[in-house]
Amino acid sequence: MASFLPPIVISVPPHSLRINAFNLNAKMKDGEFNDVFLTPDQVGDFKTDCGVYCGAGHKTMSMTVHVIQ
Ligand SMILES: [Cu+2]
Repeated sequence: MASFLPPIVISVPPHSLRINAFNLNAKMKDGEFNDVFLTPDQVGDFKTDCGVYCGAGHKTMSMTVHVIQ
């Protein structure tokens, strides 16, 4: 069964969802819902960030993905 992250709505400028631990850098299409499918191969907490420079605030675009099982 594939795992997935919730859809993300992105506006201009473009962004990406990057999770280095899973070798993921999913580019987001402007103004559309974007689904990202990921089957984690390890549990833990993994930092994410925006993988495309998008201007002011780019460095603050981060979150943590919790893989629990
Ligand atoms: Cu960015």
